[in-house]
Amino acid sequence: MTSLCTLTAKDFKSDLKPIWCPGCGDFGVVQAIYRALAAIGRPPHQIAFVSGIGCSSRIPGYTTAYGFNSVHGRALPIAQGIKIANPELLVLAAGGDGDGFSIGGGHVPHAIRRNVDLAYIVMDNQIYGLTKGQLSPTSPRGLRTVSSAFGSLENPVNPLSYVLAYGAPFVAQGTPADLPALAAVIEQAIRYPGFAFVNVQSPCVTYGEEEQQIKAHKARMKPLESLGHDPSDLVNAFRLAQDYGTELYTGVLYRNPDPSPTLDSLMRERQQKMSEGALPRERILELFAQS
Ligand SMILES: Cc1ncc(C[n+]2csc(CCOP(=O)(O)OP(=O)(O)O)c2C)c(N)n1
Ligand code: SF4
Ligand SMILES: [Mg+2]
Repeated sequence: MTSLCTLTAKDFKSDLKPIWCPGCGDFGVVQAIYRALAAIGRPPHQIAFVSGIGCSSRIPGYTTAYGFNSVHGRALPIAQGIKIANPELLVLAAGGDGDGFSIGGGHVPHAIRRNVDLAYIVMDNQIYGLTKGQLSPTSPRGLRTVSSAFGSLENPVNPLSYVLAYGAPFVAQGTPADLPALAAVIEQAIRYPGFAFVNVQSPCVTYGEEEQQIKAHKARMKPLESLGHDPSDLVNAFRLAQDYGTELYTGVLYRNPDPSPTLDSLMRERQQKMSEGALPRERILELFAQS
């Protein structure tokens, strides 16, 4: 059974001290998650928080929820399994741009088409932070890194278009440069009944570019609400998503007003139906003994 109680952001902060570089954007993301979870009001023991591997994937350990810092690129399959096995849990998945759109990229469409009820938060810093600054799938063309001294020759993946194209029913973007707005979109993503995606432009202060730092985000960010964007307008959401890499839109890009049923709810219904028509255990044993 689920229960709601009065909780504060502090209730979700674990005793583990983050080992992120001072100034890393992920500090802001975890703060926003504490605030969002406090607003939701589910106690930590009713929350499962799954991540892959990367600097950003350390995040579940800094919360008091049940955490699983799992395998690179595998946050989503594990999170889906947890939700299906125990639909009463509030399930969060998180990780980096590499985790979600490189090695784990093949899992994203399937999580979306199944529409498992979970919130997926990607800390998009356009770099592989943990392994010391190689190109990631969202690195801009031309970016020079330790592994690309002459600049990247590849176009980046656009996470917003990617998830919209596969039919994600909730798509948002945020930055720790606006913590209240980031907490608000994460809260909305958690409350959304289905697969909800939040792309967080989370600066890597050690390997990231100047224009991807908090100060630059503050100057660049454009709240979608102030642009008059209607989040139920899918066509406009696609149009705005094309600006990924040039514009920093924040807020809800798309919210399907008529979401399809979630896989976890459909499976629960089917299990219920099948158990209604099932023979009692004693009768099965009798038939087995007779045969
Ligand atoms: C199967 C596997 N392949 C590669 C790695 C090495 N590795 C660990 S984290 C990482 C990339 C991290 O980048 P990202 O997911 O963007 O997270 P960030 O550190 O930037 O937050 C890689 C390549 C691994 N741990 N496991
Ligand atoms: S390397 Fe980058 S992403 Fe990793 S902790 Fe440091 S600032 Fe954050
Ligand atoms: Mg990264």
